[in-house]
Formats: sequence, structure tokens, C-alpha cells
Amino acid sequence: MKQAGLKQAGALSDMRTPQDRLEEACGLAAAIDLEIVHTEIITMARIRAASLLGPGVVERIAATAEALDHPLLIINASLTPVQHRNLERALGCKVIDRTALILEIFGARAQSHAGRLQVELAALTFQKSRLVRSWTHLERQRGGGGFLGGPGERQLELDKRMLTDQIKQIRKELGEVKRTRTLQRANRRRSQTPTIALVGYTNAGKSTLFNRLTGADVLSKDMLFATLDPTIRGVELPSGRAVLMGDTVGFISNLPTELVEAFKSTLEEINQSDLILHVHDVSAADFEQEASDVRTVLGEIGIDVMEQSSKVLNVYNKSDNLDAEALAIYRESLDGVLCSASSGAGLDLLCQHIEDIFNEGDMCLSLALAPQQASAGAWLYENGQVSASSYDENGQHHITVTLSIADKQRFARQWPDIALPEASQAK
Ligand SMILES: Nc1nc2c(ncn2[C@@H]2O[C@H](COP(=O)(O)OP(=O)(O)OP(=O)(O)O)[C@@H](O)[C@H]2O)c(=O)[nH]1
Ligand SMILES: [Mg+2]
Repeated sequence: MKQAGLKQAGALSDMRTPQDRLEEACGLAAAIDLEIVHTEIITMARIRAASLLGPGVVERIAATAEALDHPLLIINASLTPVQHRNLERALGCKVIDRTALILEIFGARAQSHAGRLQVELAALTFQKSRLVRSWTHLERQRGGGGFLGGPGERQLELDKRMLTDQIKQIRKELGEVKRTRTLQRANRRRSQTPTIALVGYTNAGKSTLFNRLTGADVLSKDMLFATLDPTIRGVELPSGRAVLMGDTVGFISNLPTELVEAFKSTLEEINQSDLILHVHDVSAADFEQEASDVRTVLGEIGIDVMEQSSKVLNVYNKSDNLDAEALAIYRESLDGVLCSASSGAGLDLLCQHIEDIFNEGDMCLSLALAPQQASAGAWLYENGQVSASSYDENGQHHITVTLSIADKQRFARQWPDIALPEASQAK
């Protein structure tokens, strides 16, 4: 266990109370086993360019840090390089900001090759923007010793060019990973199975829901950022329709841009999916704020939730934590499915909803196939539901078939010469 002093600072840009934000920051520190020895909410009249905090506050905290034997100090805000350096000097202890803390957690969680590369890219980009080694993932990778240098540790100035070279190398390796992923995705598309992505604030219950629906066994834990690497599994819906579901990293407010940027190839899976389940912890006091933070991150990866609302289904999880009154109110007012991944309540309804969404996409098409296009006819029999079929005097095969959107696209790709008429909705 390491020790950490924790400070709360920074402008409040959302509906969360300072206490909420402090609790979340404690959760982040706990996610990498830091022992919290002191927390404090600091109200600032203004932000100082040189040190964020005013001189009186700095002096007071320096005394606290001294009394606590120079712990790690976490500032739950973003520090500029200058503020960072000045604070470390004035306080005589190691200081990290929210971005560095989140990077640290991701560094500790990254398991897969791609995950490690992405975290490393984010870390290097962060370091390059500061040119100080304030984060220790790389030290750990070199087999070095843990989280902290001693108080007053001299920060290592890194050569910008070296960082640029390393970033270039990692980007290249990530390019390979991306190519593999694109290929895998293409295979999934060819196999026509629709895909569903789970997204949501960290700790909302995505992995618990994922395990429950797919029978998988990914880590679900009361810990921020328990999941980092994506997992995909098949699910069978009540009608027997097979879909693929993907669990992935959770979001948080002010997710460092370096991370969003580095994780783009992982997050692309979300963008490419046929349906997005936005999982909320409906029992969190600030779940609407969390939802808005999730939408912000989705926006950063090119998904406009408002514009693509037909592709997003809200899943209000942890309904078992609500009392009867709140349940009744939410049942009336929320647009989505209320459920509990842990008790299983509402999950049948959720699957039915998913089914309905995919069925809604089914369309009924009437086509005329030339005699030499018999293979297209066979394909339609195999992949769709044919409701009428007849041949005219010229040997043309007139066929009426119901296809899912994915299948219609697949058909169009395979037989680009066959004209597809305007479809009518099947249901
Ligand atoms: N009461 C209750 N707890 C739940 C429910 N679903 C999940 N949890 C708990 O919430 C915590 C977080 O669950 P996870 O499934 O790990 O959440 P996640 O969204 O995958 O989180 P990250 O991977 O960290 O982003 C765990 O302690 C779960 O047991 C639920 O329906 N009700
Ligand atoms: Mg998870």
C-alpha cells in the first residue's frame, strides 16, 4: 500500500458537488491501491497561473505534507507543467494531477498487447506535452521501482525528439493492431452477425450485464476502470437471432484527451456496431451528469448520440438499488429499459427490446433476378424469409423477401448489379 494525500481543486464545470468529485477521485486512487491518508476540498477564489493554489494554501498544505511524511499529492484537476513543477517544489512531495492518475490506472490495467500500446501512446503524448516524467508506467516497464520517487525527486527532462520517435514507433505498431481489428471486423460483417456495443460510465455495471447476457466471465468489480481491454461474445436473442456483444473500457468525466486519442482504435468498435447499449447506474445520484459525460466522450470518437439516437438504447442498470417510489417514477419517465444486471430483473425485457430494434430494421423487398443470377436467389433463401416466389415467361425470378438491414447491405455488396427497390418496413 502506498500513501496518498488527496486534494480537490479546479473549476466546477458540471452538476456534481465538490463532495461527489472528491469521492470519485478517492475511487480513482483506490483503483490502484493507494492508501488515502488525507482529503481536502479547497475553494479557490481564483486560479493562479504559477501554482494553481494561492500562496497561503500552498504553505498550509506543505505543513500537512510534512506532517504526513511527504505523501503523494493528487490534485483532482488538470495542472499545467509550470503549476506542476512549482507545486512539487513548494510542497516537497510528488504531485500528480487527474490525467496522470487516470493514466496510471490504465497503465496498471493494460493486459493485452494493444491495450499496453495504447496506454503507452497516451503516456508518451502526455509526457511530451510536459517534458517532465511525472508518470511512472515506463519506469515500471523498465522493471524500475513502483509508483513514487522520493520527495523532491528531480524530474527527468526528456528529449522531445526521443519521445517523438517512440510515439512514431508505437503508432506504427498500433497501425498493425488496427489492421488486424479491421480484418476481424470485416469477417464479422461477412458472417452477417449484428453487433452490439456496451458503453457507459465506469462502474455502471457493463461487465456484469455482459457476463449475464453472454455467459462470459470478464472481471466485474466495484472499482473504477475494472475493464480496459475489449471482449466480444455471442448472445442468442429470444427468437434465436444471434448477435455479437462487446464489452469495453468505461468512461469518466474529463477523460484525458491523450487517452481518448490513443484508444480510438478500441473505441472504433463502438462506432462500427449496429446497436449501442448505453448502460447507466440509475442509482448513482449524478447519473444524468454521468450520461452527459459519456455522450461527450462518444462525441469525441465521432458518435453524435442525439443524431444517432435510433442506434442507442438506454439501459438503466442497478434498479435493485432503487426504492419502490423511485422505481415507479423512473419507470414512467425514463426513455429506455430499467433493469438489474445483478438480480436479473428486467433483462428479459431488455433482450426483447434489442430484438425489436433489430426486427424494426427488417425490410421487405421485391426483386427480379435474371436466370444467370440464380446464386443470388439461393442466397436470399438462405439468409432471408422468402414470402413469394414466381418465374415469368422470360425466366426472371420474382422474389419477395424480408431481410435485416445488415443482410440487405451484404446482398448489395455481393451483387452490386441487382437493383434493390425501395424497401417497405417488414413490421
Ligand atoms: N446493486 C447492483 N450492483 C451492480 C449491478 N450491476 C453491477 N453492479 C455492481 O457494480 C460494480 C461495477 O460493475 P462492473 O460490471 O464491473 O461495471 P463496469 O461498468 O464494467 O465498470 P468498469 O469496467 O470499471 O468501467 C460491481 O461491484 C457490480 O457487482 C446491479 O444491477 N445492481
Ligand atoms: Mg467493466
